[in-house]
Amino acid sequence: MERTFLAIKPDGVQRGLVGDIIRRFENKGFTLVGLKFTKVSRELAEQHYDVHKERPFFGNLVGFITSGPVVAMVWEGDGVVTTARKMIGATNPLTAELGTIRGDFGINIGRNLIHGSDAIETAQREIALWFKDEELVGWQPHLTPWLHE
Ligand code: DAT
Ligand code: MG
Repeated sequence: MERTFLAIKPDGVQRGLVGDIIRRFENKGFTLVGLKFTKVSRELAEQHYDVHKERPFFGNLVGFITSGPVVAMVWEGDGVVTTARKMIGATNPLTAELGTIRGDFGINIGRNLIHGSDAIETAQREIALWFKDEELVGWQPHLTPWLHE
């Protein structure tokens, strides 16, 4: 079953949006299989954003993600990687469509509330970086027959 890694960033936590953001993925029909409230170490932040290490905003990005607690999550479901990215919206909240998390709640690219894996391979890498195998819980929601034909 396809899985993705999502993280509510420190701005989403500070602004009290954790419940709203989680509810969107629950309502959509995806299944939560991992959840962790954690303060990110510099080492983990640098590994997580490794692809951006040459970018001018890398220092700010690492500083921001380590500035307060985050909610790290793994969600499961058909097409969850691509659909979660659609639900999150464009990188810049100012141009993100209304109805997306970033479009509804943000106005600045450096405060865009949530991270989501951009591809299946990225998701596998990020899940392994943030979670131990035994921290992930495979389960069969009772709602399954009402979500799948
Ligand atoms: P996304 O989070 O939509 O996958 P990304 O992977 O291109 O976006 O960039 C990672 C994060 O870096 C992004 O969520 C916010 C920050 N960022 C990206 N581009 C930026 C820019 N031009 N200026 C400042 N921060 C930026
Ligand atoms: Mg990205």
